[in-house]
Amino acid sequence: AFVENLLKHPTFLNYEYHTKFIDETPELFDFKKRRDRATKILTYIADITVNGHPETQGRAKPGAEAIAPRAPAPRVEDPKPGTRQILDQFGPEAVADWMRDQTQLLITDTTMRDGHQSLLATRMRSIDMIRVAPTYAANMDKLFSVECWGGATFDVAYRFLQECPWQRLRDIRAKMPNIMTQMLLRASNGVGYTNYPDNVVQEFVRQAAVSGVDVFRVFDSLNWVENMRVAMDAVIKAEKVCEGTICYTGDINDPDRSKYNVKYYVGMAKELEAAGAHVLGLKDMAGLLKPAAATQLVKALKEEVGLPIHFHTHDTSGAAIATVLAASNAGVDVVDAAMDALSGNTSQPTLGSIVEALKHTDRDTGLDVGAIREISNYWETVRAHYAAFESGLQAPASEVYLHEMPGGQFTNLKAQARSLGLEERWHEVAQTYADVNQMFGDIVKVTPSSKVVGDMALMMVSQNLTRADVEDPKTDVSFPDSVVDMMRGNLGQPPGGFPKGIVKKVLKGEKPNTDRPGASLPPVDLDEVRADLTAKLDGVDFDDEDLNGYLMYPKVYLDYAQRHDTYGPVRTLPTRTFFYGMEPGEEITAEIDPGKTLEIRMQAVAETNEEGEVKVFFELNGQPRTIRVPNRM
Ligand code: BTN
Ligand code: 3PY
Ligand code: ZN
Repeated sequence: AFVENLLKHPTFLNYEYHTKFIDETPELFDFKKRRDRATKILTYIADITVNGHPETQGRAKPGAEAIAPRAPAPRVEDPKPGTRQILDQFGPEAVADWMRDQTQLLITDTTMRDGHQSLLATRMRSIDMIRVAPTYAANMDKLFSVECWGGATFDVAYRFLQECPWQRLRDIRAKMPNIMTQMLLRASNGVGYTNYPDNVVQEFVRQAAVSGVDVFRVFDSLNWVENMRVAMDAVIKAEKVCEGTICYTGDINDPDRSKYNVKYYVGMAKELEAAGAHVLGLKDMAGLLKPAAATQLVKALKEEVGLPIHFHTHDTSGAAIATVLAASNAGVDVVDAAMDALSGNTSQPTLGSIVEALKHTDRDTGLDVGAIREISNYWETVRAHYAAFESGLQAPASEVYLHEMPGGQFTNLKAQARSLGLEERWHEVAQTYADVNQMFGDIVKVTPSSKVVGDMALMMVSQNLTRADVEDPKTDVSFPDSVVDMMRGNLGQPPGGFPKGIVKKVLKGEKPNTDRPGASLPPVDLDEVRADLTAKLDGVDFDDEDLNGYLMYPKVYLDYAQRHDTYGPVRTLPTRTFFYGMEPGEEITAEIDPGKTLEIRMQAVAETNEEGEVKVFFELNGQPRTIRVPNRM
């Protein structure tokens, strides 16, 4: 029943995902049709070649610089032991102790998660990450961690990339055995947009730990520690590193924003310490922490809390490196950065430049700038294949201090505004986003609360409503579902609660729930869900990873599973082939299992016949193969 309810949940009804193809061609989703994997992959390539990929249609194409990415050579055969070995042999407290003993600034590389989430709409495919993982292990063994999982990457993998996020994690883990992997977990919201029952969160964390996550950055979208405990306890139970995280908003030095001052953040940090965090995360998701404020805040946290501090920011303003250096001077233990080619703007600050800035100082990171350049050059080549997902953002902008949009939301919301015909009113959207924030009581804006503020702002701009109009008891406003959901208390409570006036207006007198949402959600019967999934998948095998995917995203998972049954392991295809198909005469390889490689050559594409079908001629490992696909163009 939980899953059924979730399917009816406004978040799922509202959320845009691509179902056009499935709706139009249900016959392809007949599970009973069993074909070998090579045929399935050829069918996929033929279909994309003839019809194009829905995600790249009408978008920029990769240019001439988009040659096949080649990972730089590992500099040693056996990677040196790294942070992963400390965790595995001595446990998470030992990792925290080790961190406190280091003088160098430690670095987390976010390229494989937040970097592409913030610059390329989260569309980076696993193969582009897995290919370079051995190079990270060999050449970057001094990294604190590699953030490569969680946040938006989980559902995007299923939804748009037709691949299993769990397999991505296992593969990176296997090829990078010496550096800790790191994920972003939205506490009770898991890697979704809504509050899940406690046992779903617990089961998800258990599975993520088994499949390969070492560091869990746990945050709550309203900074409510009460709503973080279930996830934090599950991480602690799994003996992984629990990074209890503060989301930074506002400006500690602005006398008009006294709600979020140093005292507030220190208080929250103490709560997180008492809740058992091994590391304190300071997550500046919009990039609002200014350099002088970083000096002050990091000093205060260091003095008042015993935990090592891990700082995360975004470079939307262009000032992030100044803030990182200030935090470093104030004694922060670890900072997040993205490899140069995927850094800057709404992404993290530039890893190579931070390393250079600290060279020959007492916080010298010890990372090799030559190795960084090589890996960044690799990412540059990878990025060229994702031209369709570039945002076109031209420059950093101080406007971020006005709207406070998280880096991961900025380009997304801009694209949403464009699709509503509001592109030329973008600065109005930005101002309205700020107004909505004030109307909601000045809240933390990060997934999922940021989506709620964004939904409201778009609604207001498109209907020409001001904050005063919305607050006027005489105006009838039809609020977005996500706003109603948040005011009901389904994302929890912000510090001080939501303003009574707006709650009353949105809920029309209905009483909100101010308790922890998970407290009133009955546990999911996992055996029942297993039986349900068995029936829905009609004989297709699934495991606990799949079950967890289904629990987070029932419909997204089922759509993925159905497409997987039709198209096979398309994750192994080169990115160009995945998004654009093949040209006659072109040859590619795809390793569908370790040691089992398909050599695929496309020979020709025939004309469309009277039935509207196209024959595509291939050579598969030297043998001719013909595939027929419908022409839907
Ligand atoms: C999606 O965008 O739905 C996920 C990626 C896989 C979609 C496949 S690509 C070939 C076929 N054509 C479509 O329009 N969708 C499927
Ligand atoms: C996410 O939750 O995906 C985020 O990146 C929040 O910053
Ligand atoms: Zn971020």
